[in-house]
Amino acid sequence: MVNIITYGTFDLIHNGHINLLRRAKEYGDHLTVALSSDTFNKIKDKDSYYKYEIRKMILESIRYVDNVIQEDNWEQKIQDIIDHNIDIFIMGDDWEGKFDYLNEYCKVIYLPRTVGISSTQIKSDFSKA
Ligand code: C2G
Repeated sequence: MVNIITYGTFDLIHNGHINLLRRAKEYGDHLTVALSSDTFNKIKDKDSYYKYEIRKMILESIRYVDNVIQEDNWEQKIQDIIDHNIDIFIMGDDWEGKFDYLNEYCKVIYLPRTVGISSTQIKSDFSKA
């Protein structure tokens, strides 16, 4: 059983998120998503449209996602990898290199981002409508 983990805010779920989740799941059998809490979003200077419980419920309905845990801080990744017996850590390549320190604990893979879509873009487009 190959366990995978990925992290993010996943606000206003869009094709970029789905592409990431689908490709991540192709690397193994079980995908855990560590979903940024509303408090951690503030630390990341991100203001999500949907609050944590809604974002969690939406993620749990996606066929590629097997488990959703809460992401509360930058420092929890090593403990998450240990606690969830993670084999592969996967993120979009906008994070390229930022999590290489996790190579000591599991395989680290950065996947190409989906160009042309982001939650920020969606919010900006709607604000112009
Ligand atoms: N993503 C993507 N293509 C896009 C937009 C996002 O592949 N067009 C990927 C990102 O690279 C990330 C995941 O989707 O791997 C979630 O993106 P966000 O919700 O923006 O997450 P982020 O704010 O990058 O949080 O500790 C890590 C952070 O929590 C990551």
